[in-house]
Amino acid sequence: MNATQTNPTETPSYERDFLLELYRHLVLIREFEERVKFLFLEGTMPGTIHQCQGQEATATGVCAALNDDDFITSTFRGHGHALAKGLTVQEMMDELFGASTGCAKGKGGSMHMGNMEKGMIPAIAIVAGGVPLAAGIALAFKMKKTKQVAGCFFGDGAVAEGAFHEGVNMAAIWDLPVVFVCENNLYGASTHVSKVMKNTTISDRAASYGFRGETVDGNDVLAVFESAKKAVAQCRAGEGPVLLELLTYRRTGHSRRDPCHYQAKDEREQWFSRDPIDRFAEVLTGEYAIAPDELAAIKSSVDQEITEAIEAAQKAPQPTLDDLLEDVFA
Ligand SMILES: Cc1ncc(C[n+]2csc(CCOP(=O)(O)OP(=O)(O)O)c2C)c(N)n1
Ligand SMILES: [Mg+2]
Repeated sequence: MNATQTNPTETPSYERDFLLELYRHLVLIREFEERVKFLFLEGTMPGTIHQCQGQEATATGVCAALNDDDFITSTFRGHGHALAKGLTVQEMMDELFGASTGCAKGKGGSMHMGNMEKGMIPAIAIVAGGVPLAAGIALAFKMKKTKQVAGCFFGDGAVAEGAFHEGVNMAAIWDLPVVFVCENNLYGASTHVSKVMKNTTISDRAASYGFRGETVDGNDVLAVFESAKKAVAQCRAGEGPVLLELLTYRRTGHSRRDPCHYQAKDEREQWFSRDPIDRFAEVLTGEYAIAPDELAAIKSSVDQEITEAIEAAQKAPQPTLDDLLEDVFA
């Protein structure tokens, strides 16, 4: 996605196409997840899923600030990151159906989406596992002087892990070009952040490692984009890393059939009223005078793309026994 800002004054203004592309990505992630949820619950899709409805603006805003050849690491909740980094609906849907045409040849499934050509390391389901990996990727960029940046997505649950400390500290001492992106959705599985940390302002932790941290409204795609753009520029200038804490909320269960009973009704209502897609649609139709019909057309075309991808994925070839020992270290 071309991050196009026409007027670099205090109030940024954006190209219409750029705004609509952001909107398309938000809707694409939401609709992809909703369709996958249905396929999973009706028993058509194998495996398990961790979904990101409600968190679409974090992936979209951050990836819009990255170049195609920058890399991201992701988590078990990685569908949104993958779509935002440019993986196609088809290669992801194929992967979810275990087809050999999937982005991991059907051997990774939901928790290991990735495509090296598109700058996404196959996602890692170990909580905080991507943090030291991102530091390593960024070390390679720095040693090769490529000016590429690593974007590292993880949840609030990752910051109390040892791997977080080790990875972030290494990035700090070597000024590595990593944007650490904490999607703080208030819960690690069913546990509220207040039960696992005294200081719930996660961006504060950056100071203890000696670099900049910032807390951002993670349900405001333009706010996320602006903060990510600044962080990426800092990294490219050799002044990284940066820690972004994006405040957001997961609308669905942690995984599978989790009904979210631990999320209080008023808390859910409050966050649902700040839905990232509804809010951005309001900005587009209000401030940027984009016709609601145009937004509806984007949703229809996204729905069509997903429908076609599901049909194709269900007919796609499955790996054979001969594929079993391909792409494994031995
Ligand atoms: C090291 C490790 N411990 C435990 C788990 C089991 N587990 C999977 S997801 C999860 C919660 C993670 O919460 P958070 O980091 O906030 O991410 P979110 O699910 O909110 O996106 C846990 C404990 C794991 N995958 N890895
Ligand atoms: Mg969380």
